[in-house]
Amino acid sequence: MVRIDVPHREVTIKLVYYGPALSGKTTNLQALHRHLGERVGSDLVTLDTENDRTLFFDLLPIHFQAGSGTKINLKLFTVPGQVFHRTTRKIVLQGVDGVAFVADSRVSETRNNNESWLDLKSNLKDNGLALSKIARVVQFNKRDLLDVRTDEEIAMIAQRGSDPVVSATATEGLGVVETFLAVCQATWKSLQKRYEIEQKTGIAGRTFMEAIAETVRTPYVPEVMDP
Ligand SMILES: Nc1nc2c(ncn2[C@@H]2O[C@H](COP(=O)(O)OP(=O)(O)O)[C@@H](O)[C@H]2O)c(=O)[nH]1
Ligand SMILES: [Mg+2]
Repeated sequence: MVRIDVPHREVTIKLVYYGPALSGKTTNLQALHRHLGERVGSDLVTLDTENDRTLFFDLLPIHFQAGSGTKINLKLFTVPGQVFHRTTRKIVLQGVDGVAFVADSRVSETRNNNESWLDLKSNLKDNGLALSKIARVVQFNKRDLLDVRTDEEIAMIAQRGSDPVVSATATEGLGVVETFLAVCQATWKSLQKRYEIEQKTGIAGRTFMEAIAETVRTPYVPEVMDP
């Protein structure tokens, strides 16, 4: 759960990259970390096994200032996707503020995506959280592969649901920053609804997004990004 430390002017927000095994969650954090470069001064902690499957989780902390000197700490986690790591996923989800769901775009992975979505819902519930209350963004990753859902199908999925949808090829860094910005924006909106974070911190949504855009060196586009 977001920690708003008013006396010390510090806000800590937890974001989790969720999804089936091998959908590209770790690759997203690696690409984001590379993109951030030295500026943020944060390390990506990755615990892999030999099959490049995450055993525990990855953690990428991102710090920056927003408004008149409030320190924002974003903690980005991934979960291990394998079915038998359910307990780890549940623990990583404790106190989550926003979820980036990394789906594999291949048609053959549809079932794994769906199962992971249901697993997310049930693990949140076990933590006393409702999926409907948590900020969510869906990424369709691996757009470079053959046998993926078409752009039209993804547009239709985006239209049907209320969650922002981003197409990505994380291995090439495509869609990674967009997904991160989208989950930050959705999370801030939901924190405003749940905790009135703007009144408590004195930071407007726009100020928050501008600070993030600067951190990731991406031009701020109000009509797209305004919370
Ligand atoms: N072709 C392709 N492969 C990808 C993409 N993103 C990740 N991968 C590969 O998929 C495998 C699993 O990625 P990883 O990030 O470890 O998945 P995780 O289990 O979700 O953390 C690795 O071999 C990645 O290089 C992508 O956009 N396109
Ligand atoms: Mg991983």
